[in-house]
Amino acid sequence: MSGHSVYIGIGSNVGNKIDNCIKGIDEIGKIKGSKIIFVSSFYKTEPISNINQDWFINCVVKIETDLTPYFLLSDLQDIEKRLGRKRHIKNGPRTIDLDILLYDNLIVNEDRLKIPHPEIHKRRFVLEPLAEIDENLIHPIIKKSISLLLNKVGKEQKVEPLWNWIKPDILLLKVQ
Ligand code: PH2
Ligand code: MG
Ligand code: MG
Repeated sequence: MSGHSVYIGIGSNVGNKIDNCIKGIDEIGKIKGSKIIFVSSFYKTEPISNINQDWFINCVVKIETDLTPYFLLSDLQDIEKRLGRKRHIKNGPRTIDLDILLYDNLIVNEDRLKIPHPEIHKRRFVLEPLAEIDENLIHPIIKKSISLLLNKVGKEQKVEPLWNWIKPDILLLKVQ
């Protein structure tokens, strides 16, 4: 395994949200040439949206992978489909959303794929779990650390960690 470090953002606000995120993590653990290194806590997060929708459960997973960004994207989209995601409205409600946030220090700017994810620095629901894994990570375009970006992002975005008792169950999944 050549071991690219990749951070994947997970979100769900339809159905059993915690269960959907756990299933997403479990499926990520089965992606070929990849292994899970770290799973953040789960957070209950206010929707960032211009439509009225339910709160999300969000978390971030760090993996090491041999896959190129497009092969990884394709595997993540297959998982989204298998877990019942229907593509409706942009930024609308979803059973599961799996986004590549960072892939080493790589920058990709194409229609189908943008890395780093273009909204990282604006979203507390991404920055909080990312900082939990590595607050010294540097955003490859903005060239600032995740902890600094977190300090700058609006406090009005509500992001609350779930109780700790959930975490041990989650860590029983694929993490070695
Ligand atoms: N995802 C979005 C739009 N808004 N808000 C929260 N809190 N969590 C999300 O995962 C989320 C969102 C589009 O992907
Ligand atoms: Mg998303
Ligand atoms: Mg997405």
